[in-house]
Amino acid sequence: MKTQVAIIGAGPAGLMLGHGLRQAGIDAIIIERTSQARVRQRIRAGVLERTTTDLLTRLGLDHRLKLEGLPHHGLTLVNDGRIIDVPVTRHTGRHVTVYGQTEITRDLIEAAPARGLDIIWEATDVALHDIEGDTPAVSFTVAGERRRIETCIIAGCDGFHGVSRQAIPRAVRREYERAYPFGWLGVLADVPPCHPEVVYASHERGFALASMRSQTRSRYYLQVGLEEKLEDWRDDRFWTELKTRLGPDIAAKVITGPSIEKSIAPLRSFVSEPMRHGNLFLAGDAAHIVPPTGAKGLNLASSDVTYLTEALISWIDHGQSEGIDGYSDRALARIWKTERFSWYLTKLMHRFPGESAFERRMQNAELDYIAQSDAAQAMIAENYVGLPL
Ligand code: RFL
Ligand code: PHB
Repeated sequence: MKTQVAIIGAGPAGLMLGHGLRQAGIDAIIIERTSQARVRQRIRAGVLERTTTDLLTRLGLDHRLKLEGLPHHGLTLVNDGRIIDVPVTRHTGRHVTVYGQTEITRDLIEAAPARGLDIIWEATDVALHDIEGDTPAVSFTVAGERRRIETCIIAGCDGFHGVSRQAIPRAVRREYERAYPFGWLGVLADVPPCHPEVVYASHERGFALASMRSQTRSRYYLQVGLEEKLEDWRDDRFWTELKTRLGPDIAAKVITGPSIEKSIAPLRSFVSEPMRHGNLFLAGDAAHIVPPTGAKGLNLASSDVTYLTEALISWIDHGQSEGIDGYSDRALARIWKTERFSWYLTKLMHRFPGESAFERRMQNAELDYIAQSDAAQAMIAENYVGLPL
């Protein structure tokens, strides 16, 4: 088999890139390790920047997004029960959209066949070949048979645990990492949201987040220790803890119900440089991870994909190499600023094991300052809606 671009991974990054290339008439095949059903079930991101919604509009895949996406014009911070509203649209003239990653994935997967985007599901033992040479290829096993795709370009969109990044020689790769000593316990429930905006709450007992997927479906998270086990978090314990951390005003509006999904995710900041080696280009979580505070992971995947699609089209269609040569630096400039914002908001809102009374006072002072300063709120708003491309 032959193609122009072999894409590893059918997460948002791989799917958006595949559609962008197909729209320009470029051949692309996606090779995905898991089943379609599993990819479609993953519950993750919920808040989309304009970078992401504009990309879906350009792809002509925003039909459901326009109907079902919820525009959000602000966000709410809570410090030990005290509410701070950050009017994002007043500061930036822009808004974010609440629309689940599950829905984006569904839209992109369902549109693939009509647009000639092939996705090979359940491809195991994916291996990259000759990324530095003239005959790059990807090999894998499907249904017990070993197959090989020859290609010009390999796009590594296989997430943090994928194989693509590892194909870049150790001597070339520079990795920067901060693992946080806690995770997020997430719960999805078919109950109306408790607050019109997404709520980020700092509390003595730890961080809590209130978000939504629709007017009848809510998404909540609690900061938990890394040793915590899901089976110790029965629904009633979750709701009680959530209400305590959100504070009395917001807790009064929390409607509880049975959870339909519950999971724990660790928090990490991570960047691997460079994002290109030979004919291999990385995009999305394959190259970088942010802690979910600030809702930036999927949005960074779409800014990478926006840059990479443009670069690959001018290389493949017009033989111009400036775009592919500049891709890594261009993408990383935006990534580092977004890493900073996610790290900043994580440090500001969470309890750290062993933190001193001084550090807690610093968090309180900063949240007080944000409550009173337009300039501080503008910084948060500008980052929350997404930095310019
Ligand atoms: P993904 O989604 O991990 O997709 C990678 C795909 O590659 C496949 N794969 C392989 N395929 C072939 N061969 C291999 N060897 C492979 N290894 C892996 C995987 O099966 C998978 O299908 O990466 P991608 O496409 O870069 O997308 C990144 C986003 O999914 C991620 O950044 C966001 O979900 C992060 N995130 C959020 N981002 C936001 O922008 N807004 C949010 O509100 C938000 N909330 C979140 C989040 C992530 C969370 N968790 C669980 C980490 C909330 C949470 C709790
Ligand atoms: C979500 O809706 O899942 C969500 C919202 C905001 C975040 C992270 C996740 O910062």
